[in-house]
Amino acid sequence: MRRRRRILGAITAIATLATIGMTGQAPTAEAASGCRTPSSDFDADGAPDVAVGIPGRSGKPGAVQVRLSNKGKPHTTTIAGPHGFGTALTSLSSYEAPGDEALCSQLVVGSPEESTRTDLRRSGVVYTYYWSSSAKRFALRNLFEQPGESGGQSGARFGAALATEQRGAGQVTSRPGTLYVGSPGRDIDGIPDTGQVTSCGVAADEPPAVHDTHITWLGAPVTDAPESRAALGSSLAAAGGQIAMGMPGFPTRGRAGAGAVLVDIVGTDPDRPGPLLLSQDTDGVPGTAEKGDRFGAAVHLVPGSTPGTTTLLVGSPGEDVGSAVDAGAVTIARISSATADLSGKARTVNQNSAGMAGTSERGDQFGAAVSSMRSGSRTLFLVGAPGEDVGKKRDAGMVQTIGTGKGWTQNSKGVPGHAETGDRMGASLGGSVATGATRSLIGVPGENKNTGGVLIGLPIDRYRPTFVVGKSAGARYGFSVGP
Ligand SMILES: [Ca+2]
Ligand SMILES: [Ca+2]
Ligand SMILES: [Ca+2]
Ligand SMILES: [Ca+2]
Repeated sequence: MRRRRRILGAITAIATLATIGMTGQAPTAEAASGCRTPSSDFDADGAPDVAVGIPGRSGKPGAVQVRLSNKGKPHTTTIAGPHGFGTALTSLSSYEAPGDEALCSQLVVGSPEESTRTDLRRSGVVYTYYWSSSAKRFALRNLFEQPGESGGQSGARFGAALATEQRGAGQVTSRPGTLYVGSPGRDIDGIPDTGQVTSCGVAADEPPAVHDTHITWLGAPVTDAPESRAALGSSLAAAGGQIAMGMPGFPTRGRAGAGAVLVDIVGTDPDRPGPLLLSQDTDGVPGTAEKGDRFGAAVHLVPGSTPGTTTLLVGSPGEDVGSAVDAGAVTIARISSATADLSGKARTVNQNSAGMAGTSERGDQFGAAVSSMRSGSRTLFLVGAPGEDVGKKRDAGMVQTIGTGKGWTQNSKGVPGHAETGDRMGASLGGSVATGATRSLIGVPGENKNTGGVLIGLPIDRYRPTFVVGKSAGARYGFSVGP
């Protein structure tokens, strides 16, 4: 498909609402002020914390559990919500000036199955919380639905995916972040499930979604028209000044569900280059766009491994490898930081590739989740294959690192728990080299009759992982993990 370098259709909605005055503290004259703790450190004690989404199965209530390091005395707190609450998680800074420190690592929760309006269903809601160290709990800062003139829409599922640029250890941020929210079920011009992504500048003194809100949808000039069932905003990742937006239903070459990814530069500069439309039909990307590949079902960005570029990982869990239907593949592409162009040739790996553990088999769904972690001075790329069978245990799942020949199931040495039918280990992955989190987070949402579990860390670099299991059958603890 021809690359078209023009700006996507975008509207700007600017509203003036009363400010909510978060802290009331007078600014102090400090040089180089800003947020100094990593994004993943909600309680600002210097150690990363773990958030686990528990959205619930079959209409069960949702929740988010946060496991705070709390100065060496771990403290676990749970926020309850309706069904679907916790489908997506991220951390966001609204820091603008000294006094805004409580807003450095806000917890953002997507709740795509609910609506605050009685005339809508499954329109979706997003919540922001900040940690109150005095009250020892997360305090609700805000909740909001799809902003803009058209507002919420039944079935849009606003909040099904979330992303913001994260702050690692040793980094300082002194400007509010941009929050990206996916609505994969949004209809555009009556065309079903085109999908949409909304970016919100979340300032310290204003609710989200009222200030500089930009809405990106699929259509001219990137494509001739909104594409039915493209599901833009199914997956999101932000890092290195870029935002990757998965649309796994996009009909590349007219093939339903072949999938594609949009890559744009973070921010609202109207002069920025148009987004890159990346698919298996793009020059320099291996493979062929085929029906049901679901290229873009998962995306992840890793900043700075090569100067001036960001590495983009794209999962295609529906890719067939030879005769192995839905064995899955992952594409690794370098994206130019300045222009969001493809830099050099991309490569694609599957379980049959050199340097990969396992064998490509029917239904592995390799690439259903992608992530990264630091191991010493190395960056490791992680891939989840939740449909991997372990012996006779179907869909027990597996996680593996690219190019190392290593992979882990729950039967692997040093991994707690047991590989069982339907565990789906690796269906979600959290942590990244950009977040400051030192351990990968691996969701096992099918553990123990969909009670779910999360594996914290992998048995590498002599680390001994821990396995946390949820409390309630059908709750799907670990459906999402983050930040
Ligand atoms: Ca902490
Ligand atoms: Ca393909
Ligand atoms: Ca396999
Ligand atoms: Ca298990």
